[in-house]
Amino acid sequence: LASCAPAAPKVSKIAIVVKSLGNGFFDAVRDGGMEAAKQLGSTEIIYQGPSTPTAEGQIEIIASLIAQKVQAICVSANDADALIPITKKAMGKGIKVMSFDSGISKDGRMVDLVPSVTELIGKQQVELVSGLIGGEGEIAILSATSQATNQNAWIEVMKAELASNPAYSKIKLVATVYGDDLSDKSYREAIGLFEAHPKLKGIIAPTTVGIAAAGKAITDKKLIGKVQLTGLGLPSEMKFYVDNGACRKFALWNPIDLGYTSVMIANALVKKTITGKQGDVVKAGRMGEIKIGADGGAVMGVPFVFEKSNIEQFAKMF
Ligand code: RAM
Repeated sequence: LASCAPAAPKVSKIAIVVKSLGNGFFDAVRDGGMEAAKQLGSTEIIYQGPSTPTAEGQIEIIASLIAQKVQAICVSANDADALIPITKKAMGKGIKVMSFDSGISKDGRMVDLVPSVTELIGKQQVELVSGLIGGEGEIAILSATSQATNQNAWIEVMKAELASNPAYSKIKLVATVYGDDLSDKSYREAIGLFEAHPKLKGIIAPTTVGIAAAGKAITDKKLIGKVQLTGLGLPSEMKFYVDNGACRKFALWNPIDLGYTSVMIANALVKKTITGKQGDVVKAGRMGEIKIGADGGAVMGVPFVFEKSNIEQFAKMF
């Protein structure tokens, strides 16, 4: 009986759940999500995240979003598997769930949007550090949390690349440490690396929080020129370290675009123009068409590389 069916909600509530609050990367993601919502109309963005990047914090938030009856949840996951029971519960209640940036395993979401192909990101990081240290010497990785889906996937590629590509036979990975996407912990971990590995020539920090903290540690310890730094960073936070020479080259994609694309995909799930199956195509506004691949995977674009010549221009954007 049509008259008994609940009216479709006038406004779609789309939640963006990030690894943690206070991270400039996710602030930019939020801005992109709000831009998409504005273009879509009748869409409200609920932006949330725990104060530190833990799965437990995200589980609590998702439970409350289920109670609020949101239409969709976009998550950058602090753990690929720990969130599955709660996101399954959400999906059981008709809420569309997608992960972006840092994925939930395939049973726990409908779509997973990665910023760029995992292989490409990992290989590019190794290429960057190799270029900076002249192809030989000790390097270390300063990552985010030890459970982060995205960083762990990139690190796996980096390790495989270092082990198999003869171009890197003279590079030795001596440590992988975790700053948990907290500035102070990342800073202390960077200093710990200098102390434990006096011959260290390079650091890869594939996290915006970690790379900025490592830039500060290299600067404070007067190691500019001695320890090279690369990774994934926000140009606005790294400009200082590009200018002072602590970090001559690093990469990232546009986090505003990532938030924008995520909300466009979430909206397509809500409006049922896609279900997340392979071959589905999302019309993602100014980002063009995003194709859904195997297991609900989707890719946004290619990372940019930043250096002295272009840092100024990008630092104004994100
Ligand atoms: C941090 C987070 C995020 C990652 C970026 C590069 O902000 O760990 O998940 O994508 O760095």
